[in-house]
Amino acid sequence: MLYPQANGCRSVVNLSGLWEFSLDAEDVGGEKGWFKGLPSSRPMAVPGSWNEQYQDTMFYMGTAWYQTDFHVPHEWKSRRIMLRVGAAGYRTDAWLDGEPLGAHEGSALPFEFDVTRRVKPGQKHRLTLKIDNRLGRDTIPPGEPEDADASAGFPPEALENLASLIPEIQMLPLLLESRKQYPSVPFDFLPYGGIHRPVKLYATAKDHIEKARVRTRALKTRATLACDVTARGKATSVEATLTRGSKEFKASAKIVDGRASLKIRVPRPDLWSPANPNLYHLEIRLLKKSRVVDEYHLDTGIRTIEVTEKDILLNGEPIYLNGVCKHEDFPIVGKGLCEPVAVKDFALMKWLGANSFRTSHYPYAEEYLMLADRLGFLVIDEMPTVGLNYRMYKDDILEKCKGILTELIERDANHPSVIMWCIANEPDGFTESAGEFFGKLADHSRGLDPTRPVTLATLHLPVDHTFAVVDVIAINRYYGWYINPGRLDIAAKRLSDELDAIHAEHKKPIIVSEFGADAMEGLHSDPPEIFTEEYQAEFLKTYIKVIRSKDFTVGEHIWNLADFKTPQQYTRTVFNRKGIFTRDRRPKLAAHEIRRLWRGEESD
Ligand code: GCB
Repeated sequence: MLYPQANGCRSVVNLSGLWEFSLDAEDVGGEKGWFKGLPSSRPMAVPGSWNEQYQDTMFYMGTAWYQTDFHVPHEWKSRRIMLRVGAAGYRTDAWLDGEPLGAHEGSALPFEFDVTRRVKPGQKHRLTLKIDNRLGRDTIPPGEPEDADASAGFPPEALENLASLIPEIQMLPLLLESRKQYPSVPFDFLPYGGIHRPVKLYATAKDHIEKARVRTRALKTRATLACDVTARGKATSVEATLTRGSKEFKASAKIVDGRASLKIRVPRPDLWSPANPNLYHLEIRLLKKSRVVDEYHLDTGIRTIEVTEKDILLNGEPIYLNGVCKHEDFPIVGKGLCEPVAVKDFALMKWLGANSFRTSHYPYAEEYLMLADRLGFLVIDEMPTVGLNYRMYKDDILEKCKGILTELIERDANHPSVIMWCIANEPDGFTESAGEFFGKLADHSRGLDPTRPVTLATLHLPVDHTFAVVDVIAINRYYGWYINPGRLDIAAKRLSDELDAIHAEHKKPIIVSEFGADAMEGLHSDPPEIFTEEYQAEFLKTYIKVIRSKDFTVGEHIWNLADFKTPQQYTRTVFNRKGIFTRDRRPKLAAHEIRRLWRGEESD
């Protein structure tokens, strides 16, 4: 789905601002016709999570209603008019002027409705969105019903039989219950609710460009940029101009069955890389006879990615990813898109000397990828498949995941910064069905985008059936924190042995995709003890030393750039404190130490 843009042929009206808002804890708004008008309401900022805008919405899980009135510009007569929600969720039901418009499931990708026949240019209309942020057994990501059976689904007789063999097993229900958090989800970031990215109304001609997909191939001396365009309506041809500085290249193609393929040869290309994030400007024009009816502009880059047994090659050269994992999370705005925060995070990552990040644990707003393209960051682009358990490895969930991956690849494939698709974070990997499930998902990815490798961030386990199905192995490790707390000596040895064993068996490059320790800002100790700034800094340096001692490791991603909000659970202070910056982006000791290391100012 193309990002809405205003240009010579297209216009955009951003509906961000203060909307009317009502909680609906009893879920009665539908019956009572709230889609026509809310009986009572208070202001709520869009985009933004509802959680921290009021006290009573902080941990709210349920339905809530958003409403706004808007005008369609007069000059949009005889235009095709679309309404696009950047992201909202988890489930959205939409009404326009009191009549149903459609629904969408999932909170991290855009969706849109064609409202051409539903709106009148020059008139006022009312948009209502009902949002439900509850997650369940079949949602992506899944939730855990609060009343879920604490025996983890084991029939009581089975537990009794087992208890006669292993007496400790009687503790299992209690242990499982004590791990539950509120809100109840199998991950530790807050399941925010609300409209998280801008809602935009945009207009194009009826004959328009629907999709544009760029693929590049490059050698040092020449490259080709191919662009597959899907067009709707009666346009007859497509032409494109690719420019960089004073260099200009052109191509054109006829439309056959709604599609056209453009091919542009670029001699002596300026390749894209973190050191030189060279972008080319691609202008695509849709023509009906010789009249331009639509246009779309893209800033894109030319680069290649390949994977060998030990390396990731960017433009034919090994590349090492030093960087961070993040969350879309900031005080008050929650996971709502806040461009100043996005700009700040990139400034901090540059300050650290990072060259990459992972969009843990869901696709981020498109603005993050635009910044990454421009500022030269390598991105591991992750699906919202976090916390999948072995009971979910069935056909209907696989189809749902494939649909999400298709939407993700269609949204992000034109970004040179995106170098890998990450198809899940820490799913149960111990059953053979995990290998089958994620093998099919990985193949789906390769079918849609043969130009990018596939990875999957895995958990501590001796056996993981997903290692076999990915191109780059990614492991999340916390020895010295959850396991062997306070023992960095043991942590270093376990990490080192494990890396060697995984590589010896699978012969694939490995990235340590998470490692980190909580640190309360201002807490210090000598010797370093857990939760202090010193321990966090030592922990990270210990890991980095081990990771870099192997010739098959391709990266280190620190968990996390910044502290973030969590559900309530006794192992968290309602924040995950593994950030090397605080939630409001003040550096902890580790940030300074990592900066020295990543900028080459310290030798060990
Ligand atoms: C992980 C998860 C991440 C958590 C982190 C932690 O393995 O992937 O979502 O926040 O550990 O701090 O426990």
